[in-house]
Amino acid sequence: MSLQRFVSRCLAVAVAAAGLAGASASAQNKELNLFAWSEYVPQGVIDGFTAETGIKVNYESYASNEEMLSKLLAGATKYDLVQPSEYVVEALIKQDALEPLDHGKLSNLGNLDPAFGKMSHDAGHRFSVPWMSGTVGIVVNTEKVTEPIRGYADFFQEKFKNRLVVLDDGREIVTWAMATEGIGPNDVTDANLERAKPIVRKWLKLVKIFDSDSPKTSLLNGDTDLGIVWSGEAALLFAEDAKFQYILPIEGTHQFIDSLAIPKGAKNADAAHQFINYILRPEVSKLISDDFPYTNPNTEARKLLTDEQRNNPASYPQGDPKLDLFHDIGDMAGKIDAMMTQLKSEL
Ligand code: N2P
Repeated sequence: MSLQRFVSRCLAVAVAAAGLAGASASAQNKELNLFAWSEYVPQGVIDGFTAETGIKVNYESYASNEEMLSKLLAGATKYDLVQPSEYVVEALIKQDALEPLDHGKLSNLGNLDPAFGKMSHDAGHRFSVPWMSGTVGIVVNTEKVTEPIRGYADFFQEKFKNRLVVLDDGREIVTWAMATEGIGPNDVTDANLERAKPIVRKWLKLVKIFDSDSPKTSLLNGDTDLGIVWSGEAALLFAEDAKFQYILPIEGTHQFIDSLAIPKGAKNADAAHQFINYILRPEVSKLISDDFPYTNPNTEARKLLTDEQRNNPASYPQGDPKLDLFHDIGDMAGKIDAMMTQLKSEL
């Protein structure tokens, strides 16, 4: 082969390869694999994003942080965007499992309440951006339950057997039991789990329904009279009927910061940044509050809420409740899972 033909063939190969690379680059970032909590992402937000960007969103849902984490770590790079709570953001950062966010692509970051950028799980939003914040608390159907319910000890009483719905969440349930013993949510040790265990065993027997997806449903249709639920669920109940009162337990409770983050190696990281920046727009963030009335972390979006939304006591707590963020508890998370599996198998 002449040198000239050799060079031109090499060039042809190089051009073809560049073409292929171009084709696969353009195939990327045309879809977004979103792995998020159930009942948390309005269809209208997804549709609006797709209409504007042409990026198709595949929304797969989960009902607990632990479920998300195990699927994420098993499936490696399948997801482009996940929605962990603060303690799981902390764990994922420690494991080097998140992509650093490119703030150059997040022009709407300044709409957030600066308080959220000072939290220790991810100061400065290096890896995560808050979606919604919220609390875990007690809903009382005051037409059915007239005695005062102030906290977990009042809630889990023999007389309420088979009238209770609670979140199906081991870390939460263990936290409630520890709280009645004066133990903080992050002091999860073998000894403290042993103390919590008989309490949880007794409580589980009183519960009618475990539901993390839509605990409001059984309260609404009268199957249960008391619930321990996510605050957004309580806010929807209160908006429906003020007989559903929301109480933040006197023993203290969890304030969660559910956040968007990009798993390391995500194929559509640019699309993920675009989605994050899209939901940081005030008018888009308001759409999330309309459907899922948690505490909106976006100062500019909050200005767009109605008085009724802003005054919903479940969405925006009054006074000075005892609230704690969760921290990553490392190996103890697996011990909580094992304990819960065992106690549930006894039922
Ligand atoms: C939304 C669930 C809220 C998540 N359905 C609590 N971290």
